[in-house]
Amino acid sequence: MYALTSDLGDRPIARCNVLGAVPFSEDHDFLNRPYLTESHRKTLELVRMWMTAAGMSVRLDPLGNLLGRYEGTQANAPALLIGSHIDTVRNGGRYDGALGVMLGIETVEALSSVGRRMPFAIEVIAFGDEEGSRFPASMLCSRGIVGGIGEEALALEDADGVSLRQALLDFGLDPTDIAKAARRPGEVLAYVEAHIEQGPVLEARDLAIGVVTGIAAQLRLKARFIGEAGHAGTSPMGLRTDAIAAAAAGVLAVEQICAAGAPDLRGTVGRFLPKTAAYNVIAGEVEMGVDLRASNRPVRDAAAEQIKTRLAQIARERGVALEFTVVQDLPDTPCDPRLVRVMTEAVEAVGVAPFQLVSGAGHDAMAVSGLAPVAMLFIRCERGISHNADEAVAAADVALATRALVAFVEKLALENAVETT
Ligand code: HGY
Ligand code: MN
Ligand code: MN
Repeated sequence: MYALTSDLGDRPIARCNVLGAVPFSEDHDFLNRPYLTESHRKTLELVRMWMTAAGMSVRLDPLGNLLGRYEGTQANAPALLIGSHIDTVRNGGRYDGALGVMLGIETVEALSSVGRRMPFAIEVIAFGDEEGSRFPASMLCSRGIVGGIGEEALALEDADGVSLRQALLDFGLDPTDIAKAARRPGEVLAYVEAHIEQGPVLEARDLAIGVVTGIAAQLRLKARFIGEAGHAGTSPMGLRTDAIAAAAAGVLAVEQICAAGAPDLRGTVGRFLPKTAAYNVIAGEVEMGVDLRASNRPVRDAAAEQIKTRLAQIARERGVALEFTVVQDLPDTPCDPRLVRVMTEAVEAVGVAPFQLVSGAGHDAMAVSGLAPVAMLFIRCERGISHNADEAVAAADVALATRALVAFVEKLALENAVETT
């Protein structure tokens, strides 16, 4: 029925590659596409064209999410959302997020190219912010469609002191409208996100695609070590309250605690910002960002307590003050069991041995699960590398993922036991 040709994977990969460079990146030398920037704007202009060409009507919501809608057999029917985020981390890969948006477009294209309509609408969504790479909060846009973004978020500021409010205005959006991005319950049937695995499991099992059963709990903790700035030449070693030295001991403590913890526990200090950075100045203050994950909250929180106790002990021993701030707290998110079954059947239908796995990476599906049942499909990525310019996927795997998404949509329609055209 569908013209699902063997080169099905070529176009979405080619499109991600086009989006991998200027003007779809802020930087010439690496991919960097933060939320509400010119590169984001340029990207949405091109993605809008691709959505339109696939047979969708397209709109930009008040938070800068781009939504392409492909109507079903019944007007105004609830929509199946398919998508992912279109922003990237700094020096990120081309497929993290963007590939999921492209596969949503390919899925609609497969249907519209043969005039197929489902008993539900399909909306392909490109979330503007998932990574939190511009403002100190992530998943602003997927939380926004669930109604989770309020006035307080508008005061968030980026590294240049630009508020989310001002960034929305600069983008041509009205900050007073952000609440209108929220979808009404019942408007969304389910949410499906195809995403690169960003890990080694599928590759190790020689599987092109896999079914996600749940997403790990994650906690972002900011630790501020406050010592006293001093002169590198005149301050005796025993009389210093060196914030960098204390924070460095803290970094190793995070690593030791997590390495000794549960097998699925992950602790990372990827953000280490001394207030001064000079050869001849003893640092007075350091901000350290801890990213903590585990398949469930109790394991994550037990490790968080251990880390806070150990860092407090280090600070005491070194005469340094220490302040903690929780920047983000996301509980583990189960995918909907029925959708996991349907996705498993869809993977099997395209000839891949169905394999189920938990996602260590966070995804917009965590936020959207507050609005509708969610499912995720993972695509093998080379050496599991991600958040890295070397991120890579195989066209054959991407083709299988598209076919699995089409099969999923068909099964969902059948499962809803309603007629399709
Ligand atoms: O941090 C994450 O897991 C995701 O890539 N934002
Ligand atoms: Mn990412
Ligand atoms: Mn991602």
